[in-house]
Amino acid sequence: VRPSADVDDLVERASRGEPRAVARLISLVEDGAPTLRRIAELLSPLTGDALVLGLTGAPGVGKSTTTSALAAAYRAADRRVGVLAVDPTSPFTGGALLGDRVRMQEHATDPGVFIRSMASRGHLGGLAAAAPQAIRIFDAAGCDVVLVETVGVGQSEVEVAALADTTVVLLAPGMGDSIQAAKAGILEVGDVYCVNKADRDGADSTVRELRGMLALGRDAHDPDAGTPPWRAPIVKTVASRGEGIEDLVSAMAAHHEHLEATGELRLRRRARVIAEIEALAVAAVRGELQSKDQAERVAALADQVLAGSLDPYRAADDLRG
Ligand SMILES: Nc1nc2c(ncn2[C@@H]2O[C@H](COP(=O)(O)OP(=O)(O)O)[C@@H](O)[C@H]2O)c(=O)[nH]1
Ligand SMILES: [Mg+2]
Repeated sequence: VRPSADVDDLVERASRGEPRAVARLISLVEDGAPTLRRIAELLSPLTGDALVLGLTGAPGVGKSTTTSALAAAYRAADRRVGVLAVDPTSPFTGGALLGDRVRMQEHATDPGVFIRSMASRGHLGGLAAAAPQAIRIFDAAGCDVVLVETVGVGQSEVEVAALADTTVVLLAPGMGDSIQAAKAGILEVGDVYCVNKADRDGADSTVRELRGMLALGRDAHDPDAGTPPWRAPIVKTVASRGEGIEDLVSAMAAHHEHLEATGELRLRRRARVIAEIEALAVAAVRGELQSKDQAERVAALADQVLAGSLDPYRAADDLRG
């Protein structure tokens, strides 16, 4: 039996949409299993069709509830859906992810919805390397749409904008969210803004505040400059009651059309793959540096730097050479 036979079989079954094979593959990716390379090789020709939609925002704004409502909407349109909840703040499957699972409960028995949570772990390349692979697995399993939920925490390890074709930034009234969002820089990443919990007081003022902030960041459009730039719309939702979800779906679809019409979809996807290749390369270099042989070399170089016979830049050159 070839060592890769199991993996080949697993990918074959995943590509037929078998949930257990999909789950197993994602676990292998998450654990940084040695078969990762073979998995990636087998997945490559099977991917590239899924629409990747990212949802980000502060904890508690309603990302999971909205994700679940969106999944229901896509299922109603007979689309196959993957859901990836990424929480870089949680060391393992922490409370937030547990909450996500509860929120996704209505899809638990639907074979057309794959749901997966990922938390930080010490594997090679971290979540930044694992998350795109998980998305590929969903894609290969025939998902038309992959919804990626991540906590927006500024410099988080996994920026949803680096994973998705279209990024939705969620806010909720009365949490000082828009101010926080501006600070965390997520006002720049939103292709669509969603003011959720519109059943609560202050939703309209949050929309106004947000509209003002978005307008501030805009350059005047030259009418001769071809396709007008995308102006991120603001959608109000009550995700817990499914209200506004169709508007959110439409806004995301409009953005997708814009990306296709301008050729930006391809540019975004390429930028994503560049980031992915770089992350893998950096992880590989780090792994090499931390090997035993290299550790001894670094120590020897460090002694020379300490003794003043070598500067650290030259030492780094030596190490790489
Ligand atoms: N009032 C109200 N509560 C909501 C709405 N959407 C979500 N929630 C509640 O807000 C809480 C946090 O939601 P969750 O989806 O877990 O937020 P996440 O941390 O951003 O994923 C839960 O108790 C939800 O039931 C909404 O539109 N209105
Ligand atoms: Mg959540």
